[in-house]
Amino acid sequence: MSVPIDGVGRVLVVIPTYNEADNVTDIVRRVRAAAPGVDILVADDNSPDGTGALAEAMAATDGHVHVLHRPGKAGLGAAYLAGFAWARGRGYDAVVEMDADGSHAPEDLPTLLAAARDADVVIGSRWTGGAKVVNWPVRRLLLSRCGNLYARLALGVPVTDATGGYRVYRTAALRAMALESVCSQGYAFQVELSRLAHRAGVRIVEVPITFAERERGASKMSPLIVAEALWRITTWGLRDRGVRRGRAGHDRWP
Ligand SMILES: Nc1nc2c(ncn2[C@@H]2O[C@H](COP(=O)(O)OP(=O)(O)OP(=O)(O)O)[C@@H](O)[C@H]2O)c(=O)[nH]1
Ligand SMILES: [Mg+2]
Repeated sequence: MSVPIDGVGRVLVVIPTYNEADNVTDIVRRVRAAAPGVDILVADDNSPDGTGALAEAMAATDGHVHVLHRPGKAGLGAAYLAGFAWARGRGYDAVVEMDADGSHAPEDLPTLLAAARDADVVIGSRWTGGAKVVNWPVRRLLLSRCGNLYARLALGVPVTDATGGYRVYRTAALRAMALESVCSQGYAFQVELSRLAHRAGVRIVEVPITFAERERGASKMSPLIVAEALWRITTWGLRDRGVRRGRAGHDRWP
């Protein structure tokens, strides 16, 4: 049903959801308005608040909207991997990652897709010139800035927003990125994919976005998600250094 986007091809926007009943209808409508040619896949982990049924109602009347019902909460990373596999199986040329809570403005999507004409991976960055972060408390700003600094220093990933989750991936790039090794869940998932893209040598570009704090629904962020990111970045960093020094390395998480 999707209409090919000039220079990019058929695009699927994957929106992972868990208890986003207050947001899912609005975000799908906004994506449809901002980029009428793209398809949308809501990847819902059997949300108890009925998000999946709301998405299903939209899918029933709009051929651009699809729903992937997953059995239970298994984390953002697992939902995205399932969405990527769904896209690959249906011949999409590019996949977009977007949160359901409105932090990633669908109105920025045409800019990201335009950048994808000359890139394999486009990262919507909160920390590059021209970007804006609206209504975020200081502790979240600090966490993001420090997390990104640490990711850049530990992994050498040449991006300003390695933890950001508003992205376009060409499916050819995803194929080159050895996704079968991925097993992180929260922010670590975005860092892990940044690292794999860099290691695969694909073209990464960043474009500035306006990122706004969620207005409705509850955050799924937790100290555990931060701890996972810290632990995994440290381990990848040490492993990458070992590999650079010529010791045997392997890409699979132990
Ligand atoms: N399918 C699925 N989606 C999830 C899961 N955890 C989070 N999400 C979705 O992933 C997106 C990002 O989650 P958020 O709770 O907004 O996390 P965040 O953006 O890091 O944190 P905030 O800034 O506090 O909003 C949202 O669309 C969530 O509904 C999960 O386990 N499964
Ligand atoms: Mg959010």
